[in-house]
Amino acid sequence: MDSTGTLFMPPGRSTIAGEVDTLFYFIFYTSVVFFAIVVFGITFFSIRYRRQRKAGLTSGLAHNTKLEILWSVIPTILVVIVFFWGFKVFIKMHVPPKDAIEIKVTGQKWFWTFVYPNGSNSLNELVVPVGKPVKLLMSSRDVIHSFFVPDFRIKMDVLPNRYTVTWFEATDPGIYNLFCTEYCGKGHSEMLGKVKVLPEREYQAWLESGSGGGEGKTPEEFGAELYVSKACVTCHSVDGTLLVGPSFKGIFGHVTQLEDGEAMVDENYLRESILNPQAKIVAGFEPVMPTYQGVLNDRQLDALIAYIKSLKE
Ligand code: HEC
Ligand SMILES: [Cu+2]
Repeated sequence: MDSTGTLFMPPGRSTIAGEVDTLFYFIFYTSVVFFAIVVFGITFFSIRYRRQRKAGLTSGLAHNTKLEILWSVIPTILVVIVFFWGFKVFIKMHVPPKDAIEIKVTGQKWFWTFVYPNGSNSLNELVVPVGKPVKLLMSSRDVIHSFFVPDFRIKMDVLPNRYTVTWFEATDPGIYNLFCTEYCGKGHSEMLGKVKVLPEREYQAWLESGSGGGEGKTPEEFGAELYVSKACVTCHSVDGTLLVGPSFKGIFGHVTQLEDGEAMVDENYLRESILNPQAKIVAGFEPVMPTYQGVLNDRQLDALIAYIKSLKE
């Protein structure tokens, strides 16, 4: 397997990457060769047969059967090769092996949620074991997104109201970039994730810890970590800057203006805002915050609330 990468591609880190690259380079170099032949031909003929004097008109040559058969048959053969070869790899990429681990992927503005077979979940970071096929069952909560991991050579649209499927088997432990490649609104460029490939034992340990984390940290430190890892950071600042949502800076203990009335920002208000964001809408903002019901456990909620409380003016 190619592990250094080239001008065109990052190093391949999945079992399918080699096959995708071979096909890509076949198409690429075939095109380069024909491009050179065509450009050379045009240049050569336009110089060789340019009009030199009044009498030097070109002959009335209209066609040449041999040549025409040649330039129809050769491209046809190439297209047929690329079709069958591409179809074979395409099918392989789209039919997950039976023993694949199934992970549910949800795309929404503007982050990814992953739910694992044991029910634990993670946001923006997909954690998988090395050397095991992983099937991704994907859907969107709002608009079309697209799941793209360049190092694995996989890319698949993620649609609302239906499932799409892709799979991969990672060949090397490491952390790889995950992009959304379908323009999905003003936070699209922030919709960045990671795929973390772990050795099997570490993956199991990670799963069992319930992806809760936070051991040995104060609630505020754990909350600060969750603020980033649970994607609050894409819509809320902590320094007063207005993003898609209000800043967390100094909100605790103050009265917030709602679309209808006002509310005191205390622990219960924060909890409700996170679990049931549509219940009370802050004046001047769109009701676009996703619910974190079932995504955050109680310890994580407490930590986030402690963190927001610590952000004094
Ligand atoms: C997709 C963008 C988005 C994400 C992600 C998001 N929020 Fe929000 N949030 C909003 C918007 C917009 C509002 C204001 C409208 C409303 O009240 O629903 C809001 C409101 C709030 C409020 C009420 C703020 C106030 O001033 O009264 C709290 C608290 C809050 N969010 C916490 C969180 C936490 C904690 C997270 C991460 C676990 C999070 N949000 C993730 C968009 C988001
Ligand atoms: Cu997106």
